[in-house]
Amino acid sequence: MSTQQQTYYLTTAIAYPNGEPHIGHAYEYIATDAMARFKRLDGYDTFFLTGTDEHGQKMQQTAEKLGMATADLAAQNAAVFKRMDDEVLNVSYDRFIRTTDEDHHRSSQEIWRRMQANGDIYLDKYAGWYSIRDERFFTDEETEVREDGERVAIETGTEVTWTEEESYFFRLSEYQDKLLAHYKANPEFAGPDSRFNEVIRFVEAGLQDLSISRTSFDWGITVPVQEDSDQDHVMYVWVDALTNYLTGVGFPDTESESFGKFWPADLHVIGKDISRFHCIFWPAFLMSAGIELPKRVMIHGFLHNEGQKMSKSLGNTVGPEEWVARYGLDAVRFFLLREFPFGQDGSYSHDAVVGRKNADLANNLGNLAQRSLSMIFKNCDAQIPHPDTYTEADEAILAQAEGLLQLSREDYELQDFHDALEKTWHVLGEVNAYFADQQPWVLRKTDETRMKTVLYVTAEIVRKIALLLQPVMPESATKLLDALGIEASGDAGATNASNTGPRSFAAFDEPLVPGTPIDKPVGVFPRHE
Ligand code: ME8
Repeated sequence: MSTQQQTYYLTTAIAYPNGEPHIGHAYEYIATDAMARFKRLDGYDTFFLTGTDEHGQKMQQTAEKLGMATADLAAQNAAVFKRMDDEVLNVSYDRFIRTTDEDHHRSSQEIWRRMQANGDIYLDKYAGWYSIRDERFFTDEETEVREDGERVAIETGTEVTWTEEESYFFRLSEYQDKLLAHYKANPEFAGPDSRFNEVIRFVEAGLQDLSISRTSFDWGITVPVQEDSDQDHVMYVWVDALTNYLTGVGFPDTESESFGKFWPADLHVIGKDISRFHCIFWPAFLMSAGIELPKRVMIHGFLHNEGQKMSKSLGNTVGPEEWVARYGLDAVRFFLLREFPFGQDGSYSHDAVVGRKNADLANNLGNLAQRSLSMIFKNCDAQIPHPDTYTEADEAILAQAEGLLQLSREDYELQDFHDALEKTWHVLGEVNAYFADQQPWVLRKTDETRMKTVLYVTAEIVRKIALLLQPVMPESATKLLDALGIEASGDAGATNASNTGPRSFAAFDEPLVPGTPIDKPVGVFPRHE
């Protein structure tokens, strides 16, 4: 085995900071954060990139409406997103990139030069429909005229405007076969399968060259080589936006330690509306520029309010901050990852969140931990008890918990957080049944040795489960591990002052040490009244 530590590089999409972050953004950050924490705890040298996508017409237009300088709007809202990561969601990113960062300029210009050197960029004229909301071009057939006379993109429902301007084009049409071959050779390149298949079908239908520069506005990165044009071109915002993933780890300095260590990215986490940009344009740009492709793009679904799409006009947008204040951060994080599979759309409602918080957290996990630890505190001199010989029931339940690390690894590899939690709660259900069956409170009077064994087994399983729950609920899991008297270890990124710190998965097979003192336990998962 190599002695070099394995690395893992993962990213979120970078958000348009033309407004406030919403719960859909929070959903993506929380999931990616859970993934990053899982990998760190599992011993990987991890780099987690997130940030803001600040160029483009949408930003310029919003700033004009607000009577602000575009750079000021970008700075102001980028700070709001960053504060949400830092102070509200406990997102353990390693770099918060802004596409207005100086190094990103150099990086975007370098990828452009490389694509051009490869013969993939040519000057022409663009005539077609552009949606500023989506920052996307649409062909005539991809649009329709609404009843009110407004022309909109059929796929996204956003207004489009006729655009005619000189533009540089990228020879995307040349990449159809190469992309299809790559997909075939790498069936895990995108997930879930259903969304990957949509991408494949789209590519199979044929690709058109892509307009990749704009001349009608100037809020963007300047195109570096424009010998054939007397106009000022800025890059199409998506060219620079996608390139953030390279900048984040040191491109264009391909000799840098961080680039060598972390590129190609292991995982891009994105929402379903931007799958084509990530699964088609991005790998084509990289192939053209002679850069290795990311290993996987995970396409998550959209989060809806009680089945409805969120929108400002419907008045049903909820801010992440409000959610966290109402239910607590860890309950929100848990709900979002536990309630429905990451690749699918899902909805939330007050009742659904409270249901999960009370049934799964307060009852199944919180109660079991509190009851077993309280008994240990009261009846075992506040020390982890010595187990006696295990019965078949003890062995069986311990074996189930033992298997959870490997099962979780397999699920996390596919970003199937939902299934990992499903399996964990299945075991929790079994431990609860075991505890009820064994009746340690009766054993206290009849067979103290046996009582100690049952309490030990239960606490040991709570420990294993708490270890595995750290990526999803860092604060609560840490409190549980503290309550069990376990030393901190490992590195799971940002932790709050109240935490004694993360415990590495390397400790999964190191059972509780009998005799370890514990404090009087306090409930970790309160009921939502
Ligand atoms: O698309 N539920 O930025 P963005 C879940 N700047 N996810 C959602 C969502 C919802 N209701 N609404 C949006 C952009 N998202 C570009 C990305 S990447 C190089 C550039 C997701 O602020 C969306 O799918 O519109 C995307 O992954 C992320 O939030 C940022 O969206």
